Amino acid sequence: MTPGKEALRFAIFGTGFWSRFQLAGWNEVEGARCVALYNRTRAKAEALGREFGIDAVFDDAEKLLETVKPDFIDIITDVDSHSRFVELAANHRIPVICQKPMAPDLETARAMTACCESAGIPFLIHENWRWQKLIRDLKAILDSGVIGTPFRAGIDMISGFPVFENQPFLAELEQFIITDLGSHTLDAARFLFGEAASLTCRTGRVHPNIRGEDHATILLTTGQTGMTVIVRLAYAGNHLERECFPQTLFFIEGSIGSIEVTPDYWIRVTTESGTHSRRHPPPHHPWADPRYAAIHSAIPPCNANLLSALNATGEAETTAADNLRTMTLVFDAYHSAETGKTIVRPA
Ligand code: 89V
Repeated sequence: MTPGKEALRFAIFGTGFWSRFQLAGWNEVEGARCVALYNRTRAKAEALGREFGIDAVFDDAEKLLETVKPDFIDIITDVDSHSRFVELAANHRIPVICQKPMAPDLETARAMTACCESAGIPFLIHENWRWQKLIRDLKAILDSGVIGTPFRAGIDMISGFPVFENQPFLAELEQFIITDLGSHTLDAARFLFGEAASLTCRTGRVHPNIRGEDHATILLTTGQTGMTVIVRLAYAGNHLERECFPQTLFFIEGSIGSIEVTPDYWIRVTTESGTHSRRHPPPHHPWADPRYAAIHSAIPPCNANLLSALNATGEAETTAADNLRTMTLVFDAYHSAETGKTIVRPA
């Protein structure tokens, strides 16, 4: 933090499963201090407040803003309420961070972004996947040019993890795996390989008792190089032998080499000089749930990046304007799956 500069005071909206990790992640970052919590069920906010020593607890969001006047808001509520709270923040001219996926549809995401733009407030999306240590290291290896020009990549997030146990609302989503995991992996694809020029998708469902799709296969071609990227997502509950949730696996082929990311955080780079393997495990945080270590440890660097934009000391990678591109891919994927068509988006 810049010497002499006060920490920004912020409020968290939504005190469900994810919020305690988000809050612990904020505690790792200098320059921001949570001063209030909102939840529609007050008892839940009180419980989190007791755990983290936050006394100002509200079940009325507007009242929180008027009473506490935070410097920014961090929204961790369910996706359907994101737009309501983002608009509230805009009405009060308070900068806002919102969890992914930004909105339940593209029209709402665009309206939220426009509303914050006209209010003149920063609107940032907490898209943490690209902040995983392994993914940052992978990007550095790609950018070093060691495998030449990549021409094809496979990105797999395939898991038998019982995701509905901790996040039961996911079973209720009519659009499930592409909004929940596709928003992360498609964002990682953009981060690593650039913007997509075309997208084709197929989806399906294995679980009999959930509403949305639980597996999807997405084929992207990127605009700059014509590279193809295949994203395979599944929580199909089909008793996978090897469980590596929530690690994303990659196989990237380049003109003079290849990169494989395999379970247990191994990156193997193969070139003329042989195969070089190294583990890139996530940093350890005592507060992280070990089952989510890779992504919980991505929260502090994501928070630090977003905070740098709020402090005007840096630029946020995942502004709402940037994340609209990821959201476009998410909803293009559903459109492609419904119509059987390839969606082309020239740069
Ligand atoms: O990070 C997330 O969005 C989580 C999980 C990885 C479980 O899907 O919802």
